[in-house]
Amino acid sequence: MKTILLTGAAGSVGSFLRHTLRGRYRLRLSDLQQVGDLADNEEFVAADVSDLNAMMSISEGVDGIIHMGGVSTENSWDNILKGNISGAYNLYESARVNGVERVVFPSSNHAVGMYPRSNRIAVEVNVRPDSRYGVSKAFGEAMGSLYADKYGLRVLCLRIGNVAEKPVDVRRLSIWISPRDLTQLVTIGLEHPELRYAIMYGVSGNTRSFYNDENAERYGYKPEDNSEDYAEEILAKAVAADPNALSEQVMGGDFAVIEQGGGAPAVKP
Ligand code: 15L
Repeated sequence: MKTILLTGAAGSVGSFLRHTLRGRYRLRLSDLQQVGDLADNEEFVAADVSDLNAMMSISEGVDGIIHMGGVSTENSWDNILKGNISGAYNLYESARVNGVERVVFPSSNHAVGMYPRSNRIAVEVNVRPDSRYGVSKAFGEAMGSLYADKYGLRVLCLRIGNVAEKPVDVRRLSIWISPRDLTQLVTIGLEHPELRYAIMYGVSGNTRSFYNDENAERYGYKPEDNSEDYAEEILAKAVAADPNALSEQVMGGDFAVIEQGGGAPAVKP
């Protein structure tokens, strides 16, 4: 059985994965805060992903890393820099030094969040981040590409939409991913024999998807869920929004208008 390091194990996505991957892998769970109820084949090691020495130590002896640690939403530059820029460097560098074979990097829909919703984008588009957080995810994708090309690390970058048991609002009907579909994609990252470096959208098979996920399908991804099953319920309770608002026009939604330390956004897509 392979040993996999799951950083950010106490967070919501980390918790979903911890349960769905249990039994398939020996899991080394890590986070700043302790996670409870350790099962057989699970161990916990506290670590800060922004600390290179800590990452070196927790990634020793593992076959793969699922990196859910770091900052998961827009934040101050200082926190993004530590958690996601240094955090991504520490991830790849510790994987290289420790001879880890595979990394699953959680990029985000916010790396391309400034694309207008009228588009349906594939992974080949230029990045178009909607936030400092989105920029940090584009950085993590670029670092993965570098380490794959230069050092032969096998890297899967998932531009994850919104992971939840079910979609929570109208925008999420286009970006939702169920825990089991995410698990399928993560498993491709950990197992697929031909994977060297790939970017995929981490979304379920949503009828209203903003994305063309053919790249995931090429690696065998067959989503089991579709947000359309919840569309009627979500649309019935949706609060009317100004269709001309930037947050309604671009894929990233509110992230496009959140400013942490800057002025109001100036551009329209
Ligand atoms: C993300 O990248 C965040 O990690 C998550 O918390 C959600 O906000 C999600 O995007 C989203 O766009 O809904």
